[in-house]
Amino acid sequence: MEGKVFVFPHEANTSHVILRPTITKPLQEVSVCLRSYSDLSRSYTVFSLATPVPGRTTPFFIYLQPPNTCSVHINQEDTYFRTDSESLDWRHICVTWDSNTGVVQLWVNGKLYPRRVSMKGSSIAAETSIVLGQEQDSFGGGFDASQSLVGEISDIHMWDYALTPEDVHKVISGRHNGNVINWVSLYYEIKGEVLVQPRLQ
Ligand SMILES: [Ca+2]
Repeated sequence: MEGKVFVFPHEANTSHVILRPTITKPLQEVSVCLRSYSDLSRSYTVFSLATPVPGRTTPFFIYLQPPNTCSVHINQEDTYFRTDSESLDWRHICVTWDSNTGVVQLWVNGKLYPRRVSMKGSSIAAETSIVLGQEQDSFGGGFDASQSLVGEISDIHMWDYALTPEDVHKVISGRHNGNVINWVSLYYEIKGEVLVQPRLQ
């Protein structure tokens, strides 16, 4: 998928991309980075990870609330980051979480926002359903059009460890690929109306 993007052209509760990660043990640390581009003024979900664990169906998702809030959901707790107002442009987002300390980091375009703590000592089950463009309310489903992404997504990577600042800067310049999800060799399945297009800028 190098040099390509997923385009989500319409608001719908069906269009999404399923990713197939290689996760073999429960996650105590996680990092997700991606680029997104959207002119939505309502909130939308770019990345959601669900598990079949009762009461913990959606242990991890990233929810953007224009113009200046990013919410990171970890095991039933939302952490709200106030960010700089987004301009209408591609944005590079990295989220890291380390269960040992609970520290959550949000990086936007290489800038680290004040760190927070969430769900220290918990973990995320290994059996995961990862979906782009929709928020899952159940394992692999339960979508809501009013939370869907209309726009473009690219350069998604995921790791089973917390990235260092050096790692984040390497990710931004394309020199550090995910060990759980790797955009360069991405296994994906498109459902509904999602297009693969060249990245034009
Ligand atoms: Ca929902």
